[in-house]
Amino acid sequence: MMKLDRQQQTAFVMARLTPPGRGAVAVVGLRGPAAVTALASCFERAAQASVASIPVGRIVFGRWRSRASSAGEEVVVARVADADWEVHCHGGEAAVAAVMEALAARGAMRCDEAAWCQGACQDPLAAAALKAWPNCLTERTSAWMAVQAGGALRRACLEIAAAISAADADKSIERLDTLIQRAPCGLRLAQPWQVALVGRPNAGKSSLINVLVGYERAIVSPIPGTTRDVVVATTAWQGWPLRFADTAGVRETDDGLEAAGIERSFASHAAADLTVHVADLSQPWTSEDDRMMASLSTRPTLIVHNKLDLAATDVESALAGRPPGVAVSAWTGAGLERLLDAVIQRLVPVPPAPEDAIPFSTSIVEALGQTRAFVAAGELARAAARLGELL
Ligand SMILES: Nc1nc2c(ncn2[C@@H]2O[C@H](COP(=O)(O)OP(=O)(O)OP(=O)(O)O)[C@@H](O)[C@H]2O)c(=O)[nH]1
Ligand SMILES: [Mg+2]
Repeated sequence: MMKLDRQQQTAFVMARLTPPGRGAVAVVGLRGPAAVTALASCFERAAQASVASIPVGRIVFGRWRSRASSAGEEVVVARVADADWEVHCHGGEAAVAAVMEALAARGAMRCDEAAWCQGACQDPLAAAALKAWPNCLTERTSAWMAVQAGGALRRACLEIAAAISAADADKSIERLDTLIQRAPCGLRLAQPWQVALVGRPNAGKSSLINVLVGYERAIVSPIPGTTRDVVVATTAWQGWPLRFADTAGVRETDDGLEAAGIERSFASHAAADLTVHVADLSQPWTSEDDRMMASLSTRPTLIVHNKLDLAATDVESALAGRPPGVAVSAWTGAGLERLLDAVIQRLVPVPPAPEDAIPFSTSIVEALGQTRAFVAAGELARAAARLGELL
């Protein structure tokens, strides 16, 4: 794969913009003065009109034929800018390879996704946002990434650079802190939040993951100790992608296999942004539950009292004497929306505003953190240089 330099941006180049294995549709971008001619020789619009007449911003449907004799493949073509096009085809390897081979045969040079994004804009932060964009799983996180691709983060960094060059340390630190505080959300724009479901055997963790994601992802059984390996599934709530991990029930055991599963439960808990401790409301809260809570206390944890449908009394009485938490029934679905709201409230207590600048990768967050440390130490030249690397 080549690196795209300025001169090559005027040539006809193309890149696969959706990483393999990401969804059912893949995007091939093509750009340059010769792009329209090559496209017209492979793509037949369903509307029988010419490719060149497609206005900027229009999405059209049609058939891709790299040879006149081939049956072709249904694709969608979008004109992103005058000489900038996207071909959306089926996500399998064969369809993408066929589209790219046909374009290469017509003179397109291959470039990689990073070079493509870099060629689309002069702002390296916007280019990084463009590259990360296909990994955003919801409309809300995509919209935030679009704002960064539109230059919000660059503008915020330029303001900080101006404050540093004016030797205004207070303002620089205040602005840097604002950005750094948004980092936890930013790092979850292109990757889901990780939520681990842990608890004692039979509490209903597998039943919960199934009902939360809407399909039978995990095996449910009345036999305690059913789940061994960690089972993950992704869903979204309030526009945030959430990756739940169902884990083995935690208890003392002599069974080596079960013990290995329990070790994985704790590893999932340690790696999670939030742990949901699932307890069985039909069983009394015991000292074993307390011990388990204590072992989880090093990380953010939310308690869920499951099997609300088995409670013989009203919710308040059923929860009396138990630690505060959300009462749910994986069977009836009662309380699930409250649970998901509580998860989001814990993960994102104060979401950024839609137009806010948000640092969205670890390298950007690290650079901001180091810039702040230099400003705090009075090393303004080093701070400016470190921030400058982002710009
Ligand atoms: N009545 C009732 N039963 C439930 C509920 N949730 C789960 N169960 C039952 O509780 C039993 C255990 O459920 P699982 O979801 O397998 O429990 P688990 O926590 O994953 O168990 P392990 O994998 O053994 O740790 C099954 O018989 C479920 O049908 C609920 O909300 N109400
Ligand atoms: Mg289970």
